[in-house]
Order: sequence, then C-alpha cells, then structure tokens
Amino acid sequence: METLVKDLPEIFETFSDQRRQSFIAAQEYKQQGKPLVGIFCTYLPIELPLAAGAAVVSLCSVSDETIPAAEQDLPRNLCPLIKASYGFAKTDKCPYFYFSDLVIGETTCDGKKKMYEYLSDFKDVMVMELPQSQSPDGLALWKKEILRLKEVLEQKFSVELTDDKVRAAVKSCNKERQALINFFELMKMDPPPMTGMDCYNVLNGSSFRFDREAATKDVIALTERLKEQGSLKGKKPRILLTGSPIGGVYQKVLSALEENAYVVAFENCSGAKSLYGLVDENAEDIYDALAKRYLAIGCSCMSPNHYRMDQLRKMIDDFKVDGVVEVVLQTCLTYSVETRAIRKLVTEEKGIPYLAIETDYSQGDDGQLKTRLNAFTEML
Ligand code: BJ8
Repeated sequence: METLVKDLPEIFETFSDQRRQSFIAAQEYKQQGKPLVGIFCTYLPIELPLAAGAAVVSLCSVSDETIPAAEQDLPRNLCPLIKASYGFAKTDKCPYFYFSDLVIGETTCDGKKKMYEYLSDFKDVMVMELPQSQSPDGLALWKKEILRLKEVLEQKFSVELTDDKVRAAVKSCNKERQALINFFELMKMDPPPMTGMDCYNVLNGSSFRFDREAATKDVIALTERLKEQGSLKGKKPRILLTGSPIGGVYQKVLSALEENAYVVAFENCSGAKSLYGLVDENAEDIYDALAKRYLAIGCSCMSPNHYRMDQLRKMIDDFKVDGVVEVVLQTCLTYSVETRAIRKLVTEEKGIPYLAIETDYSQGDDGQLKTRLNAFTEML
C-alpha cells in the first residue's frame, strides 16, 4: 500500500477491505506451494506456524450468510461466531478455510470445542488443550501443548522448527505487535486522531495481510501520518468496548455509538487481548516465554479472570474513558456471566457508566440496538 501518497480516507478504506482482498492473495500463496494455517483464537501462538513457513489466517466468520446451513448440524441457540464459522467451512464458501492445510483450534468455550469435532470431518484439525486457569499447573500444561503444536507442525509440513527459527518469528511478531500498539495508542489523544471505526478496520485489516513485513511498514507509516494530522475536530464522550469478538457486529455497534461518541479503546480480541504483551525474546527457553505471554490473555474462558480485570482498569485510566460498553454475542455464556463482575468494576470502582448488550450477526436488532446505544452515549 502506498501509505505515503494516498490520502487518509483511501488508506482506511484499503484496510477495511483487506479481508476480502486477501482471498485472491490466499489463492496465489497456495499456488506457490506455501502452506496456510487457519486459526480461531487469540491464544494460538502464531509464531510457531510462521516459523514453520506457513501463513496464518483467522477463520472466525463475520457474516450470517451460512448460519442456516450450520443449523442443520448445530443447535440454533449457539453463538453466531461458531455457527457462521462452521457454516462457511461446511458450504466451502470461505476461501481461507478452503485453502487451509491445517486448522488449529483450542478448548476455549464448550460450543467451539464441540464444533471442532465436526470440522474434523472436512479438514485436518488439531485441537490444543487450553487450560481454564492461569495457575502454575495451567502454565505447565499450556507449554506442553505448545510443544505438541511444534511436533504437529514439523510433521505436517516436513520442517524442523529449530530454536533459531522460532526466535526469529518471535522477534518479527513482537515488531508487528509494537507497531500496532503504537497505532492503537494514538487513540489516547483527546479527541482521537481517527474514529473507532477506522481504528478497528486497521487493526483487523492488517491481520489479513500475508506480507506481514509490508503490513507492519504500512501501520508505522500510517501512525506517523496520523500524528502529523493530530486530533479530529470536536470533543465527544470516550467509549471503551469490551466483551466477545466483534468482527460480525462491529458495523452496527460502532456506527450507532459513534453518532455521539468516539470508541477510543477495544479491550476485546481485535484490540488489547491480541496486542498487549510482547514475548520475551531473550528468555532462556523460548517455549516458556511463549506459554507465559499467551496464557496471560484475559478471556472469560479463564477462571478466575484477573488479567481481564487488570487490563480494563489500566485501559479505562490510560484512554480517559467516560463509559464502557460490553458486547456479548448471543449465548456466549462465559462473557455473559462475567458482565456482573465487569459492571461492578466499571461502575463502583471506576465510577463511570456501563452498558451490556447482547446481539448476533443478523440485522434484526439494528433499530433496537441503535436506540439503546444512542441513549447511553447521550447521557454521558
Ligand atoms: S481469546 S474471546 S478468540 S475464546 S466462540 S467464547 S463468542 S461463545 S471467541 Fe474467543 Fe479466544 Fe476468548 Fe478471544 Fe463466546 Fe462464541 Fe465461545 Fe467466543
């Protein structure tokens, strides 16, 4: 992307369309005989498939198009992310799934881990056993699982994953993450230099670039451009978004919120959960470092989930947040149960308003959602 010559709206548009644009890149990549690994979760240490010479792509679907097909095999009252992802795989409508040589899942929530069993009817699927707590025993299990992943990748792609290769991948992923953190933290400016919608599109779009080095360069160049441009005109209340992944609902949620406010921070998987925490490049045992970094992600599948609470406390202060909105995907039990603890933290400890909404990938609730979100931002 010619980040230096294009104007900002054009650059944001390119990032927003990246997922679709890379469908063709995936095909070209495969034609060159390179392996592709499909993943479903932020806990997956992408450094390992990258060190094995594979490209890594997220298979979490963001459209309700194939949910009816999925409901032939899965219960209707299941999270839309699980149904949509399964539906695209089953109907062969997702090029990323189609081109994936290996799909790696992990035991996060019950619906997802049971869905992987059915996915393995169509694809080579490896499921990593993710511990449900961040205890020392949990850490030992996660390291063991990461070493098992190493063996699976070595066998599958006939490569040797030497420590040097893994350390090189760790270094380059740290560089990518740091570039994205620097970009994301521009939103600490008041007013921010871009809308939450533009920020989200860059964070999400850059994860679908196969040339990761070029993507990092573009993010660095865009960050510099935005610094030069400075804040947007006009103050508005500042919102932090948290909860389930928002890939399939961000448009309706962000457009409603940003009528009267700026969404300045994302704590969910497109934001803080995947960005914060670099892997210790100098650790004596690089697998220890990987296990520590990834197990520290504050997803609601962990019990207790101290990391999420700490992250939220810090982000509310750092991004000068005026209100928190939690998006829970329909039937996402762990995030739904955790809303009570988050509400308490936000309203009692931080003394700012909190709203939890439940939604799915359909457009059926657009009007109702807009009314509730507008009412929330108007009172800030
Ligand atoms: S680290 S948020 S990507 S598990 S599929 S839990 S929405 S019911 S996706 Fe997730 Fe990893 Fe955690 Fe992030 Fe709920 Fe749906 Fe389950 Fe979901």
